[in-house]
Amino acid sequence: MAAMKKALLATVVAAFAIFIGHRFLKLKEVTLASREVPLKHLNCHYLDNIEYGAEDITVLKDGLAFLSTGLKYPGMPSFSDEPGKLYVMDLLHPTPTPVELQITGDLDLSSFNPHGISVYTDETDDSVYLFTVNHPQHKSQVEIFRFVEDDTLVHLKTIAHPLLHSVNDIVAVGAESFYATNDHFFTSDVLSYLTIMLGLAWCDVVYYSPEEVRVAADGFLSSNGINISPDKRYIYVSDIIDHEIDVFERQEGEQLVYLKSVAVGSLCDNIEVDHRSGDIWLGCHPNGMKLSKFDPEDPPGSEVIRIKNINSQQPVVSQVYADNGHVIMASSVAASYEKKLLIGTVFHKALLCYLK
Ligand SMILES: [Ca+2]
Ligand SMILES: [Ca+2]
Ligand SMILES: [Ca+2]
Repeated sequence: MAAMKKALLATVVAAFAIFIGHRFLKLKEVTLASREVPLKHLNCHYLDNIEYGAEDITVLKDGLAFLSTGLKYPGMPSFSDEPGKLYVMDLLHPTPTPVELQITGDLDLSSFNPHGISVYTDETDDSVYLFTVNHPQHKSQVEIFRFVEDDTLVHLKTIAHPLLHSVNDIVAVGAESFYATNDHFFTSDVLSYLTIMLGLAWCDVVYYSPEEVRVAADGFLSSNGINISPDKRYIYVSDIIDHEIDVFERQEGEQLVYLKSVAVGSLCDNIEVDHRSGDIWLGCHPNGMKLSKFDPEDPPGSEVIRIKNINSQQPVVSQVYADNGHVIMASSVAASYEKKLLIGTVFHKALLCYLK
């Protein structure tokens, strides 16, 4: 009997060890832990005033770019104690320079921690609304601002809701409505890590309007960047640790219908869509393990990926820029405007590059 118990115990221990080993291999696989990217550089220079990350950037049709800077996010490095800030920059200016936006109204600026951003332009009166994910005290809420004059944002409202619990990015679809991604299922770090280890696709996209708040799509390992096609018909979501972009059709009554996933081979963070061509631009993390470990001697790299013809039968996925972290670390967004390309990062600098 004792021998049988011992044999059984040994089997259980061995099975557990295999399971843990298998999960660690899985973790190495999802983080692309052994990936090194060969350099692929462009003619670029650093943006003035951006030293502590520009996690998200969005560009309007008229060449005005908005930047969300100074993010403090659990598990990510951050090298400034200052609160986050929002900047604006005119890409049509001969020497584009980010200018800090002055925020007026009822918002606590000392705990401002901006993350994903999106702009909604009301075509009827040309008013511009800037939506910003904000994490004061590591909470998740969405701030809506109105952009007035050259450098002022008027804070209109703060939106908080239990379904908006771990918001990463948003895409505005009206003056007060948006889709938002939750990048975690649990707010606890340990449980979140477990869901990744076990490969549980429990993250979702939430639709918010003053009348209705609901889960609009789910089944993501970790839903990160989100954006919309120029004709407003398609919604794109980056499932970052699944290494793919999921495409949804937006149907009547704000219903999202899943169409397909496009593999990108990298951990792509935010999504920007070129207004003219509809091309998808992605700021990606080539190696997620280097990002979470953060060793300045072996820094996390950067990668920009473009998808052409995403709604066709044959989308074309190509790498436009790659660096090993010695020029730019942890790219999280890439935004193109005519022949210019902006690259923003989670905690490092930002680049303005020129496309051939
Ligand atoms: Ca965004
Ligand atoms: Ca997926
Ligand atoms: Ca993001």
